[in-house]
Amino acid sequence: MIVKRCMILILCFCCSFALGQQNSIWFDKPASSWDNGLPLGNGRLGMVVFGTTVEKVIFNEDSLWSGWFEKDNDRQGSYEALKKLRKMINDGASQSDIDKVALEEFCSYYGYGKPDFGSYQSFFNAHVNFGHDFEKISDYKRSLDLENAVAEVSYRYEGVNYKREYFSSYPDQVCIMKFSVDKPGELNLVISLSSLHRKSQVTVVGNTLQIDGEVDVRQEGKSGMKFQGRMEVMNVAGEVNKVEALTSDDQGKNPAIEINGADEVIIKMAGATNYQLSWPDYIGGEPDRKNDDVLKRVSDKTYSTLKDRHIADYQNLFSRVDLNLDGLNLFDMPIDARRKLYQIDRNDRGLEILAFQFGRYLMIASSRPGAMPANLQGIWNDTNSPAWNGDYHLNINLQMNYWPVDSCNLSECMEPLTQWLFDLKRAGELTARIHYNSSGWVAHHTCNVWGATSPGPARGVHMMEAESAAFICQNVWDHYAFTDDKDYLENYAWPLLKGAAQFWLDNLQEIEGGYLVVVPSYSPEHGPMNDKAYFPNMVVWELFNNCIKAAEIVGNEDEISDRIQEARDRLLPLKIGRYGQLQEWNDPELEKKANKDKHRHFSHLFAVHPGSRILPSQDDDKFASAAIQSMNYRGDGATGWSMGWKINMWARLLDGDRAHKLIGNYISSRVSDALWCLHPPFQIDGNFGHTAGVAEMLLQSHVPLSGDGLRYEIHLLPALPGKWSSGSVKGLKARGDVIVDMEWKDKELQDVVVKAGSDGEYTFVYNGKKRKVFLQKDTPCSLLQQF
Ligand code: FUC
Repeated sequence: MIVKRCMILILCFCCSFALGQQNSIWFDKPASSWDNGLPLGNGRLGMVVFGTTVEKVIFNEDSLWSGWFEKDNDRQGSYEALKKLRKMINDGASQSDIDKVALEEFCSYYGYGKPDFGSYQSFFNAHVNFGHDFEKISDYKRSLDLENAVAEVSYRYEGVNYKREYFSSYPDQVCIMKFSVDKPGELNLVISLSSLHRKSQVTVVGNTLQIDGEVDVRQEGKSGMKFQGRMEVMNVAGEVNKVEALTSDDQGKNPAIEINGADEVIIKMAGATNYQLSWPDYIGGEPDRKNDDVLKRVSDKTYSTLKDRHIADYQNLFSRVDLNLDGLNLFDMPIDARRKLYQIDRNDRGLEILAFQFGRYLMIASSRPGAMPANLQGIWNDTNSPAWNGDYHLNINLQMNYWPVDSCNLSECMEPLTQWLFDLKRAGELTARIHYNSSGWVAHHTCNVWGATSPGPARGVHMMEAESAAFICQNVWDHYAFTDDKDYLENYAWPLLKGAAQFWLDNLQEIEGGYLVVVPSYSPEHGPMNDKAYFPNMVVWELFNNCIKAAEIVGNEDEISDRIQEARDRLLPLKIGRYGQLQEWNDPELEKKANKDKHRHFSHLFAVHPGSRILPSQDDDKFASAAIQSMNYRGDGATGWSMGWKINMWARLLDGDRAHKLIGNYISSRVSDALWCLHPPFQIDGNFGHTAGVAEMLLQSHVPLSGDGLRYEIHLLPALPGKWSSGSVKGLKARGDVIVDMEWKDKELQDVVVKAGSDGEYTFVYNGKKRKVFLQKDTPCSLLQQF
């Protein structure tokens, strides 16, 4: 019997070592900080694996927030302050007086910066003490396989090989950990659980460790979100005892489960809250019931069934895109050493591919249907006060999170953002009415899970960014443009776009010359609040432009479409400044230092990306040259997300080498060794921005077909850098629902195969040559003869 158990265990070990490493992040040591942990997720439930000998795993659930829905979020009477503010700006009042009225009379009493706004919360930490002395360990490896979304830790200790596996399953809505040994009966461990929440209690119920808690919102009369986490422990062989154990994060002694003499231990982890994404209450369902349901459904599933179901589901998304770049691929080196080398010599093409695929991995892990949208940290969090609340910043960050969703062929992952926006719109309609006496909907600089759309009181006038809803509508339109999904357009995109446009039809102000502008306006996140920033006007232009197309497709919307068209054409025209730059402000005085301004935000280039008003591929576009000049002034340094945007921007400006330089800067200086983007600190937007930027270098589809504003040209290899002169890519998506596979050598296309989601004529552009091709639905077609 023992011999048979031995053979099976050894076989299991050998099989797992055969896993390929190309798409893998691996270390030869445990994580010393959480941003070098290995993140796993199913959109809703996340884990961060440290791989220490006393294993610590951060467990997260994406709806757990502090704060509450504040019914008085919008400030009665604020519209009077808005009128006053606009008049003061028009009359040239002093900046300090303008700011004072804005902050003291217009901004809301509640919302951003106040306790009701809340922040994303930690859930619990799981600890597994193996009783091993790390100094005596050999052959240590901690890896995250991006092809299967499975993390592993393995090492040898006192003659026994130990292995741990971890994954977070979307189809089964549980996180799984499995611990095993290659010698029967050698597995001894103590499992415990700790929490950073004061109002929580850990118990052991049968073979389950459970935590029940309520977020402490520290406000009389308000109750916090309820939550429950469970760790259901199953062992093969060995003895189980209920004990007390010290947790590894100094949270004192907690009830724990001790197992001695086992071959294998599997833990199923579930977590839920009483949150429901539904304005105005946002409450629904008991966490206990939710966990019961989930765990019942997996009760008769074996580990291998759970793992197979997880891998099949995950691979369906991940395997759609494959990128290969000829050159060095140091995948057999631990990632920290690999990054060190890359900092000196940027030749590891494999690392660039890995960083690209990591962004796709994170999207699948942090944004699946039924979950919340990926926040500033995706779904991962080790504290109850994360940077910027781990919230939804709408002045670039949330938009950037979703840039790669369609171009990188993960369109299904957009669903959480769609649902969240649709809910936000209801709150935003009230804010529009109260703060602006306006129709439509509005959101400001920062939002949360509680429908906070008012201009919150904290941090300064830049929080009043009323064009945030219009800004994120660019993602909404793009999702339609990529997927060609008419149901989505009619039921979600059009109501969102139309509502945002109605708001701006009511709110644009006329200035000298009869032009329309946004007032008050602000250029994120610097400069004064006045009527001169170009960014908001550009956002509104793009919104209007998209609305005109959407209205035509939806039909019967001529009246609003005419009004939108007229307003779009009256928006203040763009200007080129004295240094040849695209102006950030409609004011020579404010532009005085444009040639020295290195600010991380360069939102006045929105018209190049993510907008598509300035089109560098069209001949003789003077604004494109001005945008290049502005980008040169901003330079190639930046915070994490800002570098992510710069990659996209240079791709759109058709400078592949410059985009590649930014990729080098990003990987060298703005990621942790585990490749999490560092603003710093960790902020996931840069991961997504970078991945979207790589796709943008290889394929672009934002240029509208002349004479037909509803469809787009598809540009092949528009910004290929010299360092990527030979390679291939499979599965990128272009607007119009076209999947593109390409192979190139010495910067020349060798093969290109495209597949469209519906019958029709499509236009492809390569190397200045434009070709119209009729494609049949779902039928691959080689275009090589065309070029
Ligand atoms: C924007 C940036 C900050 C930070 C924050 C989360 O407001 O300006 O740098 O990234 O988002």
